[in-house]
Amino acid sequence: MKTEKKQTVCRICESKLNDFIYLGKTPFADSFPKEKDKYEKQYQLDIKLCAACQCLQMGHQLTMREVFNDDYAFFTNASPAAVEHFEQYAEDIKQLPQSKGFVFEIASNDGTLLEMMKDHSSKVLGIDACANVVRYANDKGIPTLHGFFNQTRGEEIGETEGYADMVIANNVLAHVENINSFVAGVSIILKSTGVFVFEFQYLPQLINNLTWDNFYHEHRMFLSLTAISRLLRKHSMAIVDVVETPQHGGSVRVTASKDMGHLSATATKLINRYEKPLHGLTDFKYRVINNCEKLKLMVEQLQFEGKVVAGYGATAKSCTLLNAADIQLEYIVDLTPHKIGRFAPGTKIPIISPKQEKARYGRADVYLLTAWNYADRILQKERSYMGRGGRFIIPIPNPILI
Ligand code: JHZ
Repeated sequence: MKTEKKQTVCRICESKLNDFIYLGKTPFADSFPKEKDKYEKQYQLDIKLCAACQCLQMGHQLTMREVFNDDYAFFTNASPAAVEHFEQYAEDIKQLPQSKGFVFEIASNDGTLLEMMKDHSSKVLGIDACANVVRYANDKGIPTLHGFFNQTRGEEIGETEGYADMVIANNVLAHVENINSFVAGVSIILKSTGVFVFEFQYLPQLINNLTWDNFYHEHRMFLSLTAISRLLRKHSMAIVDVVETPQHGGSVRVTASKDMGHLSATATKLINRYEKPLHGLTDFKYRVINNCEKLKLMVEQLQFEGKVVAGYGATAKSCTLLNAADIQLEYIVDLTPHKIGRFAPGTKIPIISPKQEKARYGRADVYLLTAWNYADRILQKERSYMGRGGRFIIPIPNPILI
């Protein structure tokens, strides 16, 4: 069965897409093989530009089922920094009156955020595409449906579970196969007085901060507020507020509603500042190539000097970073039980727990901080390692050895 499709038109407005950057082939970023010699299919990482919506998109269209399977490796609660982020998120949305009613979260993963809302809201319900995380959430008492969300599913859930006062969707708009059907579903399930709150990686920050390793197949869209505003309007919603958050190298949290008044002042300000036109597109490609070359050289120089260089954080984005820059490491250390004992996609670098690392190797001489988005927290945690001469490479935006 042929599952790969080329995406030639914009997923939002159907304008023709233009070539932007090609990063070679990689396997799925969030699928960690159990055996080193397991065959992994590789797919092209070709990023396209929609000039009308001012957003970037993955040129290869993989089916949702290929990307989100029952062996999904990302569990929110395995990352203390992600949990901390959602604690603040929960506090923020509790200020909105709609949060006291029925809160429905799409792509709710292991139920981390809904668990924080459970005692505050009259009803919480999640939906997620990956059976393993759904099982985990239900087992801990967070009601979670299994499956993909779209217009039809929105209609069904509205009829069976009722209509939501608040719909939440974090880091999922960029992932869905049919973004118009997804937002149509949100509009159906949302009460006329409800709010739609969602967070996504903000394209102007991806460009400014050169967080190019966020280009992997799970992410089909790299969204601007111009694109989001156009998308919401197609489905009778509008942005009422936006806040910038540091998540994943620069994200925005949008609150939207069915009140089709003017675009919020906060959104207008960001659009005027970063998106008219989208800054930094012309030299982006050269900055990425330069970043890859410098990083590879830095790692290889250290290895040549006999240093043990390991990865810190088996992140999804490290799949792009390590494969595109063609970097090999001794091992990658990660806290996620589901990833431990497996191998990094493509490079097949072994993933081990901090405990296994201690028993087998002691500590590495240098860590390539593949979870660079948590640099502050990790460097703080690793103060004593650094005090003993341990070092980190921060790969992005300009590789530095500290
Ligand atoms: P983290 C995830 O991407 C998954 P990833 C997903 N693909 C997506 O779309 C984006 O989010 C938005 C580990 N870690 O959050 C835990 C440590 O081991 O950067 C995680 O495996 N020790 C759905 O995977 C990884 O690093 C630590 O001290 O790029 C962090 O993954 C810390 C802080 C983290 O997202």
